[in-house]
Amino acid sequence: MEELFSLKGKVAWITGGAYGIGYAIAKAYAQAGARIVFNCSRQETVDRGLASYRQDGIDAKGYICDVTDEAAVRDLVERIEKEAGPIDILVNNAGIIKRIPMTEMDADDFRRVIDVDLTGPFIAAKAVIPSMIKRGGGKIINVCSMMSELGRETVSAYAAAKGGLKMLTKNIASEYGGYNIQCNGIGPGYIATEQTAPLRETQPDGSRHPFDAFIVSKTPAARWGVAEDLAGPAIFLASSASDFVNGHILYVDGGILAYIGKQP
Ligand code: NAP
Ligand code: GCO
Repeated sequence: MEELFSLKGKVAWITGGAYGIGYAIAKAYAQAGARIVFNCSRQETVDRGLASYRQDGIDAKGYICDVTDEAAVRDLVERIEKEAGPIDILVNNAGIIKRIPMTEMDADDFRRVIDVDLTGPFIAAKAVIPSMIKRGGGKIINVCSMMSELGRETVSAYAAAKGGLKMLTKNIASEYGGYNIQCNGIGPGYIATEQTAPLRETQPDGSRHPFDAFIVSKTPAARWGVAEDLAGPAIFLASSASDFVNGHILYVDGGILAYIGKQP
């Protein structure tokens, strides 16, 4: 059983793996035996990530690289292969969100979200697939979202990108499954991280943010998720336990997508 879920000797590249969901996945992978490499677009975030890994006793390598820059990603993959070894597992975790009502959103803001959240995973996957094919296989895990399935006010670009990422996942599985590459999505529900902090902020009158109460009522588990809730499912999708699972989106949402919501 231990062998089925082991990542011993594997190299795992987690984009944006400095904190939050990416960090929790990377930490779990390290505990399962993988060597961790990650990248962020800014030096301060890389340094923050490196400090956390050091504190947790994990020997991770961190690099600056914007996932939307195809040439830089190609160079980064070459560098990772030299410094850590060929990449066995890619987790496309780096992402951004801009919460702006659609009719007030500039096309440039829309394009940037699509670029980071959808084109970035395409660029990173494209950069690792040839070497995975040569070595007989690999695992690609795309961090999707509730917004891969659902819409809501203010998140048009994010929903379009994460919906697209779900379909990119299925297409990579379709196109490269024959090379023993499994590409699956992991779809976090509402997770208490910095990205969602504005949705949980206490109101000026001291009351709970209405969105916070709304999410708890919409989640059968009756709580926000924590980044560590993603650890087990992410290990499953990176390990040989999932070798015949391909093009699947594993939602880790405390049941949100199963539930119509509480009757008012
Ligand atoms: P986050 O705040 O979204 O963290 C993003 C990470 O990505 C940071 O390390 C950031 O570093 C990096 N990043 C952003 N743009 C980048 C770029 N262009 N190139 C390279 N790295 C970049 O953290 P999170 O909340 O843990 O979210 C992680 C992922 O899960 C995202 O894809 C998010 O959409 C998804 N997700 C989150 C939730 C949630 O409830 N929190 C739920 C579902 C899905 P830099 O700023 O230095 O670039
Ligand atoms: C929002 C949130 C979400 C979540 C997440 C849900 O504003 O609705 O930020 O989009 O972060 O992706 O799975």
